[in-house]
Amino acid sequence: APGGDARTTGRSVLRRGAEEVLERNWTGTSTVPSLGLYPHQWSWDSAFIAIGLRHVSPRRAQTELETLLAAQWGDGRVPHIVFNPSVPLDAYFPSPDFWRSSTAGRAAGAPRTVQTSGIVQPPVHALAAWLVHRADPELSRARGFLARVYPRLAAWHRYLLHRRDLGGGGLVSVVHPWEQGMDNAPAWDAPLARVTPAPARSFRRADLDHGAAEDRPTDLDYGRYVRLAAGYRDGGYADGGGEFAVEDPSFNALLIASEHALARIAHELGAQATARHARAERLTAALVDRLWDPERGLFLCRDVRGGTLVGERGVSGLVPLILPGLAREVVSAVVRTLRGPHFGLGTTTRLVPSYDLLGEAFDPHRYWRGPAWFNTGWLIERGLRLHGRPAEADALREAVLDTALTSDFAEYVDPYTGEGCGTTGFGWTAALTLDLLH
Ligand code: 9YW
Repeated sequence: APGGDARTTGRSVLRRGAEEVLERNWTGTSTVPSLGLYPHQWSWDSAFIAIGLRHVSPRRAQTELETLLAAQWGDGRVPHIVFNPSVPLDAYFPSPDFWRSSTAGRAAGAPRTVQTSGIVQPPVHALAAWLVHRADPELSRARGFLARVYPRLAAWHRYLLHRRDLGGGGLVSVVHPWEQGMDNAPAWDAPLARVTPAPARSFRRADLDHGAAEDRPTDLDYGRYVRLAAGYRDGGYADGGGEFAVEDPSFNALLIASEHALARIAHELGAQATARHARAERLTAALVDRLWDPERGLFLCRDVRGGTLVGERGVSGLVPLILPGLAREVVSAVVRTLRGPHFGLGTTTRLVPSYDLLGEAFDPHRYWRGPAWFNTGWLIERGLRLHGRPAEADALREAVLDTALTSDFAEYVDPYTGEGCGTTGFGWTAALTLDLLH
C-alpha cells in the first residue's frame, strides 16, 4: 500500500521510543510513571506498565508486580503509592511524612520496612499478572510467579469486596478521588463539595513544579483531597465512616475483569475457577443494576453518602465495555454513546475524551476534565475488540499510536488536536503503546 514503508519505519521508531521510556523510568525494581512529576511507584500505573513491559522483558514485568505486592498491607489493601526512600521528601506531595503508613496504618497492617500511602487505586493487577504470565509461561512457571502472586491478589480482592462495600449493594466504593485514578473528574465535584478544604497554605503542591497550573487540578480541589486523606489517616485507615464514598463504574469494571483473570490464574495453578467466574458475573449484574443509565447510554457514579447517581458523563462510564458478560443491548448503547456527540469517537475526535465534550465542565487541557488518556484508550480499544467491533478498535488503535509518537508519550492529550499535556515520557503511555504494537 502507498505509504506502507513510511508507516513501518514510523512504527519501529515508535517501538524504540517506547522501550527507551520504560528503560529510563526503570529503577531496578519497578518503573516510575514519570521521572520528574511522579518519582515513586504507583499502583495502577505499575499494572499497565507491566502489561507493556512483558513484551520487552517478561522478567522485569513480573518484578514490577512483585515489588508492588510486597508493599501490600496486612488487611489486603495494595497501596496507591510505594515510596522510593532515596527520593527527597519534597519531590512529591503528599510525601511519606503525610501518610505515616508505618504508624497510622499499624492497625490495618501496613508494612514496617517500606513507606506507602494508605489509599488504593483500581485493581488492574490480576489482569496484568495473567497477561504477564501469558507472555512467557515457561519463565513464569520456573519462577513460580503465579503461585507467589495469587494469594496476594486474592487477599487484595477480598479486602475490596469485604471492607469496601460501603453502599451495601455488592459493589466497591472508593473513599478518595485519587483512589479511582481520575483525580479531578467532574463526577467528583458534587460528592466533594461536602468536604471542607484544608487551607491552601497548610501544604505545598510539588506537582506545580513540573506541570502547568492550567493543566492540573485546582488549589481548591487539592485542599479537599488533603482534608479527605488526612481524615482517613487520622482514623487509622479504618473503612466505613468517611464523608466521601462513591461507587465508580471503571473501578468496579476493572475489579471484575481482574476477577475473571484471577479465575484463569487459579485454573492454571490447578485450583477451582468456576466460583470466581460466577462471582465476576454477579458483580457485572450488580454493576448494571446499580450504575447503568439507559437514558444516557453509559454507566454513572453512585454517590453513596448523598444517595444519588451523579449525572455527569465521563470515560469511566464507558470502561465497563471491557467486560465479557455485558448484555448485547448494553454493549450497543455504550458503543453508540462513544460514537455520539458526547464523546465524538470517529466523528469529532479520534481518541476517547475523559469527559463529555458537551459537558459544562469540559476543558480540553485540564487533566481528567476532557483530555484523552492512553490507559482509557487502551481499555476501550480492548472492549471494542472483545465485543466484535474490529473496525472501530483498529481506528482507535491507530489514533492512539500516532498520538503517542507525536506527543512524545505524553501523560494526556487534547482530545481534538492530540497536542500533549502534562508531562512527557509517561510510563503507561509508553507501555500500552508497546502492547498495542504487538
Ligand atoms: C497525582 C501517577 C498518577 C496516576 C493517576 C493520575 C495522577 C497522582 O498520577 O495522580 O499526584 O495527582 O491521576 O491516575 O496513577 O501517574
